[in-house]
Amino acid sequence: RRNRGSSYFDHYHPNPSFPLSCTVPDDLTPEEQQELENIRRRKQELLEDIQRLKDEIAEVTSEIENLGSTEERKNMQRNKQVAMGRKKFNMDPKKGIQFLIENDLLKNTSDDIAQFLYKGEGLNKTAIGDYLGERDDLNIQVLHAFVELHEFTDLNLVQALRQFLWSFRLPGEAQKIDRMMEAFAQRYCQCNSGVFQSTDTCYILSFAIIMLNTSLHNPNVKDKPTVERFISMNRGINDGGDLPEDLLRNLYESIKNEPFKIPEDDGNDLTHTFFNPDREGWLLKLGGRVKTWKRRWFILTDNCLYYFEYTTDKEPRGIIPLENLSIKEVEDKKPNCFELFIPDNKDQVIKACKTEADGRVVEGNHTFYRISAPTAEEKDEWMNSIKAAISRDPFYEMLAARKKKVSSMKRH
Ligand code: 4IP
Repeated sequence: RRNRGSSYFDHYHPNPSFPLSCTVPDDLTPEEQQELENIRRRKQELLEDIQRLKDEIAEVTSEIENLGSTEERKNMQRNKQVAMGRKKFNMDPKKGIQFLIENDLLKNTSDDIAQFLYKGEGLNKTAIGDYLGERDDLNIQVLHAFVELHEFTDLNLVQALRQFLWSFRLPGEAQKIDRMMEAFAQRYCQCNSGVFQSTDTCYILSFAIIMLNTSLHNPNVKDKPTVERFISMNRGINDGGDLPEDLLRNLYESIKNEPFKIPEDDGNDLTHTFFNPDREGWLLKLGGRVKTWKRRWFILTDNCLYYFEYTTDKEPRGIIPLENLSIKEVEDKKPNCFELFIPDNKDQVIKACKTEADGRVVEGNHTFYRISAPTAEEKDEWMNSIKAAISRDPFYEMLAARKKKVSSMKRH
């Protein structure tokens, strides 16, 4: 527009055929001379008007130009600071947010911070996860606002988890995972009322799905859980009742066909390390009351030891939850033995279940579980894995507490 204006006036000139440019003839009557004089004055006035307009335009143009460049400069400055804020955030999330707020680049409200994290432009997903997992009031508010930005309506639980677990990287601490998954489950139930009896059910099933994802897609796990095992592992979690089988089958199929895409900022997939079923293999186990040695296929996962008669069995013969247990090496006629026991308690029966010959599932009778590994090396590996699983206790305790809560609902 500016160009069009200036070029129009720059090239303006009176019509050359206009008689004003001619020399004044001598033989004009006084009226004609007067008329001519008027025309000249008007021409002069017009030229002056044009000049004034030109000046005004030049002035406005330069004002606009200045305005543009200050605006641009301001924008550039702002973008630079935002980029700096993002960098700071990636190194130390709290400091980054503080910097952005102090420089008026971000409003100090949980909604605005959540929006910033949700957009996630240039932000490291581990840093987002760390910030969202913090226990401060503000961080907890931001976590809730962040989860509310996710739209889960009409998504099944796997689809919702895909979206959620891609928006940040789940931190490694049990307490943080617990808070985040609790917020997730609340939001899912809010968007899809009527699917689950309670938030706890949704929470537990979410973990069952994350663990299933690991078992199905981790190449180290040879014994892939079948859909039947997945269904049976989730019995009674809907406030004491069972979830519809179709729902569980759909979720299973979805995970089987496509694993979760998890942000791997440092190349380390947390769901694999945190939820990894640590070990499986053949071991000998001594009976509870009747001390017979049986060769069983053991799987260590979900902070439990499962043992099967055959590797292909769908249902385990026994399950030993590892919470509150300790492990030690023991001497026996059998080689490479170790024992699971309750510390400071010799006679208490370990909480476990077993399947009787007639198929009934009953409580176990062991005050200790004595196990023999085929080689010394395998004994060490098993002992290390079990120790690692036991040390993750806080998280499994939280999960176990919820499981207990939802499975006892019906009874009360
Ligand atoms: C059995 O001995 C097996 O060793 C069982 O192991 C064992 O149950 C029984 O313990 C024990 O009596 P027999 O087969 O010789 O009768 P598995 O279930 O692996 O077959 P656990 O509890 O170890 O599974 P008690 O406590 O039921 O006697």
